[in-house]
Amino acid sequence: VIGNTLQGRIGKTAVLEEAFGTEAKAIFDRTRAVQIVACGTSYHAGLVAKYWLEEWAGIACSIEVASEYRYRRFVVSPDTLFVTISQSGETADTLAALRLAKESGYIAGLTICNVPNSSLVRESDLALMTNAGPEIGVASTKAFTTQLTALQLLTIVLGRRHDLTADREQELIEALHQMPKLCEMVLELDKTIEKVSEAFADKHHALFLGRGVQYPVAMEGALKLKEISYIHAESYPAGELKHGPLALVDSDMPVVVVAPSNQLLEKLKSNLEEVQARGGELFVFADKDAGFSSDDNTTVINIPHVPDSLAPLIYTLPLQLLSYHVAILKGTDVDQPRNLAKSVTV
Ligand code: F1P
Repeated sequence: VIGNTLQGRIGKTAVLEEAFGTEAKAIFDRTRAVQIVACGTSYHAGLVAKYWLEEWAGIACSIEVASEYRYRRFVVSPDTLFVTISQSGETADTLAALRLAKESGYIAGLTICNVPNSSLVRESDLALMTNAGPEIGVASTKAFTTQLTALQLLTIVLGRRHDLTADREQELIEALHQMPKLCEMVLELDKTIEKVSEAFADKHHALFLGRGVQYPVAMEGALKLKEISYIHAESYPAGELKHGPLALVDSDMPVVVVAPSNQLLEKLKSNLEEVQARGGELFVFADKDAGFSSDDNTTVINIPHVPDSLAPLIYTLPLQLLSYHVAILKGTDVDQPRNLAKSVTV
């Protein structure tokens, strides 16, 4: 279901429930809360889903990196759906967290995974396959966008049992249908982003900013830059700048901003003025109608207007392209970054 989504062949979301069968329906009916556990890029996908589950569906969602979760005493309430997310399905920390949580009395373990018959798929009650095809490189890319799609469908399925209205569900499904076209439009920005990447190749640090659901997208952008170009990158919710990171801003610290058109845009703009006032160089991935303009210290990369619900998916793509081009310029191995393994099984 999910892999097909990216190829523009999404069916009705009912498919998701039917694919799981009646047992799954009973599990979804009982779910009042969601606990997500994952690592790395998969963790960032879960962070996005927390916004969706709470904002659209009104379902409480907690999320934690598996590498911490597994080593502490945790409490999972009995009305909780325990969700693991993993590209490989073999990440040792995520698997260990699932095994420990099984004793907690949760409703069921659902995994969002890319590899059929992997350990996580075998050991979970429900598996939602992302069908992204093999991830050749170590750094997850298409796994992330398909995980987000899967999580959005899960939000819809749970949300229709809670606060998601039929109209809103329809809106979300229609938006999902637009995704393949919007992805293609954004990928056409490749040459523009290649040019932008030149400003990063000689830098040692970069800052990524987003607000709301775009904060995890900024986190993922920073992680990609770290993983494949070895540039130290940090991400912050833009409103946190004044609580510390503003001290880092100077002309040697490029600041990447994710700025779709949403209700937080005006707040974000005032955060950016603080960066500009301190001589920071801004690279703003912005909705074409959001009113940003390039000047000496600001480069605006115009992104087509996208429905709110798709913004995290779509804005991830130019950030992935940016890291890719910076890595190529620096001559690092994009597919096999130093010190990293595709599956972290120990
Ligand atoms: C988690 C992860 C990836 C990262 C790298 C190391 O893997 O942190 O996000 O890109 O491959 O592992 P997974 O659980 O999603 O397979």
